[in-house]
Amino acid sequence: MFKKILVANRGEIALRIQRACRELGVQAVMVYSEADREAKYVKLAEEAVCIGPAPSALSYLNMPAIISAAEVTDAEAIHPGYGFLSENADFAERVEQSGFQFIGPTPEAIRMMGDKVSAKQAMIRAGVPCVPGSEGELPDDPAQIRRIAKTIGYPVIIKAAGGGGGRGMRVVHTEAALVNAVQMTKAEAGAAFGNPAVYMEKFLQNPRHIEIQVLADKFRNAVYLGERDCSMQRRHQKIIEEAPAQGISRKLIEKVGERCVAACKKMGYRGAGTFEFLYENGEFYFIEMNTRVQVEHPVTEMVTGIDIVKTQIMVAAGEKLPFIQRDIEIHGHAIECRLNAEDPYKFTPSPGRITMWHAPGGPGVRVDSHVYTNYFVPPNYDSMVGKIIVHGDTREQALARMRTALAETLVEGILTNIPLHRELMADAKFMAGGTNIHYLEEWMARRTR
Ligand code: MV4
Repeated sequence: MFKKILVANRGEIALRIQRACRELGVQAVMVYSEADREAKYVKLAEEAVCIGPAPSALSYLNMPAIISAAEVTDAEAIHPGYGFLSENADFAERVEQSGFQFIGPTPEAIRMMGDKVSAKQAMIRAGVPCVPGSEGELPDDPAQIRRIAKTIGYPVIIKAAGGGGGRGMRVVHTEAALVNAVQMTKAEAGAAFGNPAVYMEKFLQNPRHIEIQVLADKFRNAVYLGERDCSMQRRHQKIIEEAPAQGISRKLIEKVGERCVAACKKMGYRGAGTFEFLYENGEFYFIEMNTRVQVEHPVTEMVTGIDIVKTQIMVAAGEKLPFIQRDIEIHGHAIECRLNAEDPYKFTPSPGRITMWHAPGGPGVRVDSHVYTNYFVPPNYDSMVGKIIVHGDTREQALARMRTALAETLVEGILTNIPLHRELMADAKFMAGGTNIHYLEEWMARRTR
């Protein structure tokens, strides 16, 4: 096992990684920007290094500053968390070239999954079900583009190979709009991602967003830890996640999960990963793979009892996965609410000083947050200030526990989306389960206030 790890991130995930290190008896070096001096994990750190001023570009995205911090503190490995440099293949490469272990997949795997065209081709080769679409990048010839769309059937969606997470996409409903849409998407993709390549898929109108968590070691052992339903989102920002997904048969999850595991083994994938799918009319369609730990990983931890972050560190250190597929069971139901410092109805950010922070507790309640009473939420970063995760024997019990937890959560001094979560946990359709990716935005449009 490593003696010392550098945590190259901030906020609740920095604290989460610090906790995993303590449990493993590994020293954690925390890095922070000038805006994050007062964060809980910095105060609690045995060692912390300032890596630059508040703007991310000068601190959490500053590769030389982060690698220097690892050098001066004699860390052996770097955990990138999520966001920032976590899916940057060049960073992973520079970390390894500097003699450190990157806690994540190989730079090659990150690069392959970062290009959505090569990711999809790898999944097709591995037998993972994908959305019907163009085989690879679209050609330039308008006649050929029209022929591909005709074969797929309208509506279609044009996606940038360099995009992902909702960036660089365009839906096309008619042949008349097709070629112009392709040209526009290519131009935008070239400017935004430095890669004008685009591909085409059948546009699924009312899917759910279901993802499969995997863990793999350096010896081609891999397991899947069941699924998460992440359909409750607004503008590609998830706000509620849960596991398992209501109303999807275990047989089907097993079948898709086994395909994901087979793909990991085929690719020689290592570390934690997430296969994102759209689910519609009883079928799964792969869209993207994330090569990092995700915000919503705790719901999977709650239903499996497996510590995903600890396992990431263990497999990066060269240990074998300490479990096989047969060991993994799903127990009960877990729900996560992301707490954001924002106006609950206008969604404008609400940074500032938290004058009162009272976190909930009780049976089956977990809070992952780096904030505390008198903490100042800096305006420079993502607005998430923490997550409440609950577990229950059934979905109904988990919902009741989330209602209880939200009722006793007190945040003063800033605006948060807690009122929104309170309303959603009492919403009849959400309570029934199985709502699709459009539900939250439709609900927002309907609600009067
Ligand atoms: C789609 C789709 C419908 N059909 N692909 C958006 C984020 C990116 N990961 C992929 N996205 C979508 N891809 C096909 N073929 C609809 C979306 C989509 C979406 C997906 C997951 C969660 C929320 C979403 C919100 C709008 C659109």
